[in-house]
Amino acid sequence: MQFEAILFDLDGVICYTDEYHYQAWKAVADEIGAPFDRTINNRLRGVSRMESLAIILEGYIGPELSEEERLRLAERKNSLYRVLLQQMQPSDLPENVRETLQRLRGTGIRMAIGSSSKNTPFILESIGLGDFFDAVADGNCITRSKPDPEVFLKAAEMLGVPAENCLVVEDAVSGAEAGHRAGMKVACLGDAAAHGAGDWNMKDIQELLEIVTEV
Ligand code: B16
Ligand code: MG
Repeated sequence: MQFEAILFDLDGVICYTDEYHYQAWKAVADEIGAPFDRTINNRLRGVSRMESLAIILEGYIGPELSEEERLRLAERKNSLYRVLLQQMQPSDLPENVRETLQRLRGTGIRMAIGSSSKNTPFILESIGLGDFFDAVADGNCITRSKPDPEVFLKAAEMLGVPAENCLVVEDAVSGAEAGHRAGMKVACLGDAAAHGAGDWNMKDIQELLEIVTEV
């Protein structure tokens, strides 16, 4: 079977905003005295902003936080994160990713983004990919974040490609589960690949070229 479309996760696949997420959440966690480290941070990959906060608050010992206080903390994290994102520029698109996207474009395969992030349009614009993808499904157009399959089903629908003909590329275990629950094959990188969560577990995104031509 030939894949008709590739649905890319953004953070951790196309670019590395995950360090900025880590720094911004670390600052918020420190402010409220909640424990936060890289292991907890790995659980936030692909998960929405409010669900990320709920994971951080698992270790918080203090007075119960109202919904309003939680929203304020999430907004605080996002404003710190947005300041860090200002540094992003086209050179933050890694060379192996740029090359892979260009070579895939040459195969005629459709390409979309499937990200939980509400900052997706800003990030794509910053790294020079504002007009590159055939469709963008992100945190602004879904109600349930990964591991729910909604974002990938939305991306497939935008492209008009059946789910079974889509390949998802993910770095998060939650995202790999979302892809599988959408009825799609999944190629993993990073943390998700280390957990063996994909149908393919890659060391480098360039391996995608072999995957889409071998099937
Ligand atoms: P935002 P992805 C996800 O993006 C991140 O991995 C996750 O850590 C973050 O909490 C989520 O986006 C929401 O991001 O606060 O910018 O809306 O990996 O699905 O591209
Ligand atoms: Mg990711």
